[in-house]
Amino acid sequence: MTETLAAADDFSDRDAAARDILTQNDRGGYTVPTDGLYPYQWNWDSAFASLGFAEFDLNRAWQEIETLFSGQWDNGMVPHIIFHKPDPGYFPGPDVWGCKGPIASSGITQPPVALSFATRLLAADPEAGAARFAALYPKMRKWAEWFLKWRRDEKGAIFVIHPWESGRDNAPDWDDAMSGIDPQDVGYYERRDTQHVDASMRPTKYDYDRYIWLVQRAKALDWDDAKVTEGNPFRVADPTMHFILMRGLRDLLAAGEAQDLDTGDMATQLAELEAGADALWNPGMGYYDSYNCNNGIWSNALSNASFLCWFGGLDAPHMEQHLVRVLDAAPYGVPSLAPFDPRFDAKRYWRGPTWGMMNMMIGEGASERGVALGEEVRKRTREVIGRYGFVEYFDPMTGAAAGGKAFTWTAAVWLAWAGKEG
Ligand code: 2M8
Repeated sequence: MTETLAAADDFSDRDAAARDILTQNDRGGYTVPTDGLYPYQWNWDSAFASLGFAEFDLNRAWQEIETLFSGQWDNGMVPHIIFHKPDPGYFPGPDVWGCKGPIASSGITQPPVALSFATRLLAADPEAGAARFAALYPKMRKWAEWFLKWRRDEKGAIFVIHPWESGRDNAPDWDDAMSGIDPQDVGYYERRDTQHVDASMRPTKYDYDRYIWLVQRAKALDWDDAKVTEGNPFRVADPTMHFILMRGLRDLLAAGEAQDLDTGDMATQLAELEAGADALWNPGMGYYDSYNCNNGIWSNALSNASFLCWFGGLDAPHMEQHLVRVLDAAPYGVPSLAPFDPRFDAKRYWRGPTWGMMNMMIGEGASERGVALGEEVRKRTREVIGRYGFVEYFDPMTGAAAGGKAFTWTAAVWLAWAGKEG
């Protein structure tokens, strides 16, 4: 195990800088992930933003989650992007999605970390938060139930129907399912992301054609859950979604019982999800992994999502040795893919870089389950953010800043976890 990075640096000005980023990215009731590249409200980015706000403005923290739920569809789904105000700087915008929720939105979801984080806002001030939590509670339960109904495979694992749904856009986890898509009829479109960020750090055109093709397919089916799922060439069981939903249900159940709210079937649902986690265990590789639900092929990818097992509430003793291996290979935090995997690419988005918010869920989860390396993950995340700034993600081998600048979730993770000493 390599030594932790030298901690001699003085990061005393970072808290104020992180608060400034949240304030600058606040668009009035919701926060954009970063100015320019991502001009709307993203689902799990907002959940992290709320934790950051909770460190200095609890009312604003609640508002972030309430605004997110104002975009919830009738079927319970909470969209991955809510297009509060049109902005030509991002593609694909509302017209490409063609959705019909209460507010213009995308038609897919994202990992429901907001379920857990709402319980933390409640814990921060139970008296002030009780009524707001109670008002959100049925909506949160409905979202969780939507996952169980429309995103659970026959083995009990939660799957995604688009790489963007997982939030790990171009991870190798999707390569097999993506190779089964022929996007010839996708038509002309103009990407905007590469106007903001170096193309070598972004998904390729091969990926983007398939991202857009999947959106067009679902739009043609009028975003009907049954039709969109049935026959979809992209259905991949995903540890990100599975473990985060597990965590969300556990936290919601505990907080609901404490607040005397109607918890319905949540205890059974949680037990089912815990059993379903077995389906994500890749016996050949000996770690949690994703698989293509359409053909059963494993990704054989030791990713940062593999290490969310602890956050999900599992003891998972066999995962500790894997964490030792990846932290030995990558000094600046848990990489999105193990550096000894030939598909590793240190700068390309979800195929190598380290992400503060993933590190937070891994580190916290590990510490909660008694895995000592959880604190090591926090220290490394502190060092990399403290030294290289509040950027979107980092090269896990050199610490170099990458992607968008002044990033909301990196600032929030600093305030809520990484920057806290002791
Ligand atoms: C990235 O995803 C968006 C699409 O949703 C994109 O690349 O255009 C991902 O990193 C995702 O996890 C994140 O929520 C989003 C905004 O930060 O950016």
